[in-house]
Amino acid sequence: MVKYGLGLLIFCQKNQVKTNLSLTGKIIKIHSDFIYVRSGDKVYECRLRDRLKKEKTEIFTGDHVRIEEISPETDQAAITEVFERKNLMQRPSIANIDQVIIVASLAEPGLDFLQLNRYLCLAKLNGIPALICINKIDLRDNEEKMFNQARSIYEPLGYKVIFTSALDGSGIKHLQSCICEKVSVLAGMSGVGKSSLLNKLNPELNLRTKNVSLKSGRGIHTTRHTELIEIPVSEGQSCQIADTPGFSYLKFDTIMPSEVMDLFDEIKKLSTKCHFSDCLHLEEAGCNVVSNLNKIDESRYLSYKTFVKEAFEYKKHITSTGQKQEMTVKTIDSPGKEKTRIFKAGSRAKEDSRRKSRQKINRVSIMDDVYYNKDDFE
Ligand SMILES: Nc1nc2c(ncn2[C@@H]2O[C@H](COP(=O)(O)OP(=O)(O)OP(=O)(O)O)[C@@H](O)[C@H]2O)c(=O)[nH]1
Ligand SMILES: [Mg+2]
Ligand SMILES: [Zn+2]
Repeated sequence: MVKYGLGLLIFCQKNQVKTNLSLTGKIIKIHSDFIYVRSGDKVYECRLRDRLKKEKTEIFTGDHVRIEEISPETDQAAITEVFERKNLMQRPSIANIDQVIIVASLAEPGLDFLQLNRYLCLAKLNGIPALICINKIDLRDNEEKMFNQARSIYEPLGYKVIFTSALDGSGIKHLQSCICEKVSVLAGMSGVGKSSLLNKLNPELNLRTKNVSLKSGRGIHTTRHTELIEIPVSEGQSCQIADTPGFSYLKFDTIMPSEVMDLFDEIKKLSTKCHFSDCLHLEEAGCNVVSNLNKIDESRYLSYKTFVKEAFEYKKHITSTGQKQEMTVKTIDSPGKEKTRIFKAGSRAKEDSRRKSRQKINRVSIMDDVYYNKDDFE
């Protein structure tokens, strides 16, 4: 049956009325095959058009998309096009963001500089500005040293450090001012209080939060999916901010040992005077980094060494298996210029090995945006 009305073509297919409207919107959440797209004031439950599935188009929360075949009765639709993205963060996976707010907690779970550095490096790897939010400062009494260290390590490196308590509201105004008119993502270990901070910013959200495990002292992965949330900040101003699942374990499994240095500004700066151009700043003779360790924070250098070790494991793995996990971020190096990174929208897989690695990324981003250890569940 075909009807014409108000200049709009309406047709029925399998008892469902669909319009030929074509809208653009933004993916705010992905649940298995269901993709939620906000367009104007409405949220549509969408599926990816078969053609895009066949092309193995990658989609991420935050992607700008076109939706068609809209059913006004059920607010269901099909995604027919994914637009070019300006950037992409792989872990947590989200596209088109202005900044990542790395949340850590002073206690329960305690401040873990290795994990904080890991998140900072991931943001840098993806070319996305980062700021640090130290939460649970109401538990500061026994953690004064950590509190001061957070500021003294990261502020000289150029990071903004915000101190908050989702419990008593300290620092929430400061956090609010940092997210105003921006698209941000909250990233950090499970249990540090990401969802609690969002609930404090907007109590109407009522996001699920849960106590950290008494047994392990770690979070128990309460948030399972990345979700982009609109928050009114003040009159006429709003912001978008994504709540994400906390990781319990992240590893550097996409970069080479020599690339880790690019993620630590203070090490890179000293490296220009190393004797060997391929110096990894571990224990090489004539290493300017090793002879200036007093100028680098100890926990930062320890993190650097850990990440280089992980990168060596990755290098060994790809050398033995011939598999390289393709990054969606491509670095272009031009003489005399800073390295630039480009981000590609979902494109066709070209070769077998590439297709396999892309599928991997697809599966992670669409099916299970959660990285957890089985042991974390009680
Ligand atoms: N004392 C104190 N507790 C907090 C604060 N923020 C959060 N919590 C508690 O910490 C626990 C974990 O908080 P969540 O908001 O669920 O943590 P999350 O980072 O979202 O964790 P995942 O969703 O698992 O990644 C909850 O019991 C919260 O009540 C805070 O500022 N102070
Ligand atoms: Mg959460
Ligand atoms: Zn060196």
